[in-house]
Amino acid sequence: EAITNIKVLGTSTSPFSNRVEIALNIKSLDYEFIVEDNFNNKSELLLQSNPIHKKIPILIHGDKAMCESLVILQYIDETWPDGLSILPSDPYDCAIARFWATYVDNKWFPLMLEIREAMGKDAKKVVLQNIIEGLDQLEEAFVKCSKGKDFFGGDNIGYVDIVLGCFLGWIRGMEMMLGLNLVYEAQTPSLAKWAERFLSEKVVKDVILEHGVLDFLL
Ligand code: GSH
Repeated sequence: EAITNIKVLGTSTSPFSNRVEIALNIKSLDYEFIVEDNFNNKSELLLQSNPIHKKIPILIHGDKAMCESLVILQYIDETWPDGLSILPSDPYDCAIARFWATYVDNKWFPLMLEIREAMGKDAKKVVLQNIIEGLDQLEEAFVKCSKGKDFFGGDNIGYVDIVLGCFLGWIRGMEMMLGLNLVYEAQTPSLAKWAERFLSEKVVKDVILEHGVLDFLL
């Protein structure tokens, strides 16, 4: 592929945008990264490509534009099937991976937004408890999905790794904000080790700013 044939509209502080870059790295694809970090002044290209949500990330492949990070991950996996795959090839494993990705995006991550909005100590405590319960569930999911291997996807980074891994910056930011640990050896031992492995992977390292989103949180 010519480098100009693949464009990503995104910003390095967005976990959703990070996902797309990691997926392209897994497939060893070059791409042009178009920074869209001023949401008060979105480019014409962004507004044209995602008129419904007006959000990043957006993948433009040739003259085809698409949005929603989970949709984009699947497109990348199906369009460039060579090399490592992102979604599991077994239909049941794939269903389970999609289940957990949806869980992370629709159920768990919204709690990270909710805790900022929660008024007062007691309300925050309730949300925090839900965040921790969610992480316990993800710890269990990791043990089941990884089957003793390094990643949710097995030997290599896959769908759920990318989806959850891109929130590690938020998790670390939240830990600093609240002054406590969320993903750590004593509470979520498998996830704690997984997090370290994930962040030190070649395809991830240059993409994720570990504390990059801290500014938003504080
Ligand atoms: N569900 C979307 C996905 O998975 O791609 C979420 C994307 C999203 O929330 N993007 C944010 C955005 O573009 C940046 S992290 N916000 C622009 C705005 O709110 O105006």
